[in-house]
This record gives sequence, C-alpha cells and structure tokens, in this order.
Amino acid sequence: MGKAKKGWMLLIASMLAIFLLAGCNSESSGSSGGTSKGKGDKIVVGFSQIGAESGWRTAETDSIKKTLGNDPQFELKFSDAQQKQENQIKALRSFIAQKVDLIALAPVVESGWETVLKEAKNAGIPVILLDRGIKVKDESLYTSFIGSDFITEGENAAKELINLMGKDSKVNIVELQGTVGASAANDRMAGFAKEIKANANYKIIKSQTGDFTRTKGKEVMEAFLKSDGDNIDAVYAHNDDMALGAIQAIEEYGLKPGKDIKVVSVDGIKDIFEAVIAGKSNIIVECNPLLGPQLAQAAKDLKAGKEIERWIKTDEDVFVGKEAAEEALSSRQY
Ligand code: GZL
Repeated sequence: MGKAKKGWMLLIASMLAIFLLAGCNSESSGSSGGTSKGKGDKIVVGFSQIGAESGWRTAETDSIKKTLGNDPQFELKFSDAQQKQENQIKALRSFIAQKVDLIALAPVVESGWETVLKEAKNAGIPVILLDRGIKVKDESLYTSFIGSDFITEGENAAKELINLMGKDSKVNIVELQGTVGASAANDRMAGFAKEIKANANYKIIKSQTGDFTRTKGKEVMEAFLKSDGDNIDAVYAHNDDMALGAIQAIEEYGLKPGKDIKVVSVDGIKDIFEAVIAGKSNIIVECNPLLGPQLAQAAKDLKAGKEIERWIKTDEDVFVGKEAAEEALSSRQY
C-alpha cells in the first residue's frame, strides 16, 4: 500500500477515534439516568422569577435562594425577568438547553405558556409553578403549583371589610388590581367581587390596575381621589405595596387612611403591619411568599421518583386591627 494511502487510513482512523470519544463524553454529562441531568448528584434547578416589583416578591426570591443555596444537594440557576413574559420564555429555553433537572416558574401572567412548556416536556424536564397559576389545555405541561388560594384571599378581604364596617352601612369601595392577566389579580378580584355582590349596601365604584407596585398604586389612588374623593369609604388593594402607595395618596389628599378611608390588602409584609399599628390600614390578608422549603422538598421528591401533590398550598392568616398586628409583628419573617 502506497505511503499516501497509509496516511489517509491513519487520518480516518484517528478522526473515528476522536468522534467515538466525544460521543461517549456527551452521554456521560448528558444524563446519568433517572430525572437527574445535572452535574453528578446535584439537583440543578432553573428558577424563572418575575422580577422585584414588591416586598412580597423579594421575600420569595430570598426564601428560594437561601433554601436551595444553603443545601449542597442543589445547584440553582436564577433569572429575573423584569416583569416581562418574553424574558421568562427566553430563560426557560436557556434552562432547557442547559438540561436542568427541574424548572421552577413564577408565571407573570396566566396565558402564553403552551409552546415553551411543550419544549420542556419534550426535553423531559418537569416544571413546578410558583405563586401564580397558568391556563393551559394540556395540564400535564406542569407537575405542580406551589402557592395560595387567591379566590379565598379575595373572599376573606371582603368578609373582613364587611365585618369591620357593618353589613348595613353604605360603603363605596375603590379597588387597586394587581398585574393585568396575573392569576393572583384575576382571582383576588373574583373572590372579593363575589362577596361584595352578596351585599347590596357595598359597591365597587372604581377598579384599575396598579401593577402590584407602590408607585402605580399611589398614582391610581390619586386619580380615584381626584374623581371620587369624598365618595370613597374603603380601598381594597390586591397587594400591600399598592395599599402603601394608596395610603400616601390619601394622606396627601388631606384625609386619614384607616379612618376616613378604610384600607384592606393582601400579602402581609412588615410595612403593612406597621401601617395597621399606626392606624393607617385596617385589614391584612396574608399570602405566604416563603416557598423555598416547599420547592426544595418537591424537587427532592421528584428526584426520588415520588409523586407530588398537584397543588401544594401555603397556610395563611388574616389580621384585623392594631392589637392583632402588634401581636404578630415580632414573628413576621418578611
Ligand atoms: C402572589 C404573588 C403576588 C403578590 C404580589 O402569589 O404572585 O405578586 O401578592 C406580587 O405582591 O407582586
């Protein structure tokens, strides 16, 4: 055989060897059986967070980063979407490309998730929803929802307001809605409206989104006061941050929040407890953001091949008035 031919044969043989070696490497790092696609035994979790729009949201992020960050079993990949769904979809695609073991998604809105969740399913990556729900035809696109019952939160807000002001009082309410399209906003609105509709003396005269932020909550409350100031008896805010913005607007308008205009809101961040103690707010419906431990347990159960509940609910309370707020403040963790 001529020299040239031998040279070609050698080249082909060495290329074949490199190809086979490379193939073997991608298999070993690609998946080590079971659900774990991560490095060695670590559970690699990709968490797509909405943003940092409220004290509640920051508390949730801290809980997850602390719980998974302090547990050697986990590697956490975190993405902040700055309130944009397209950023969350990009983050999920990146997690899929990195072959994470689990995706945790706090979906900013309920719709528009089918395509990317199908990609996660096709990649064999389970998805757990955190703190907000989604609407999908194929329910198998996510494994579990860890979060609150927002309809009950809305119902409790209305019931406690009626208890406070009296079922026979004539009460005009303005409502500060959360982010448009978010399940927490849709369901808190529905739960509240259901209870108010059952009492003819209570009326929601204005309702508009404040996007779950203090700034927007203040702006919208200023507009409500401008158009209906002397005709407003109470404000219902879908979260404390918007309520705190509304309290500022009421004071700047020259009225006393908590007295001239009663205030009821959802979440239970420390600042609202302080506002109730100062007499500026009246009712707090708790919504627990400390979901880190539940997410960690669910991830471990999935890795162990265990079934997990479809809805992992969080325990919550309602606090009415100064005394209840003073009693609870010292034990508040967020
Ligand atoms: C509730 C969560 C809501 C909070 C707001 O689970 O989605 O989003 O109530 C936050 O404070 O912005």
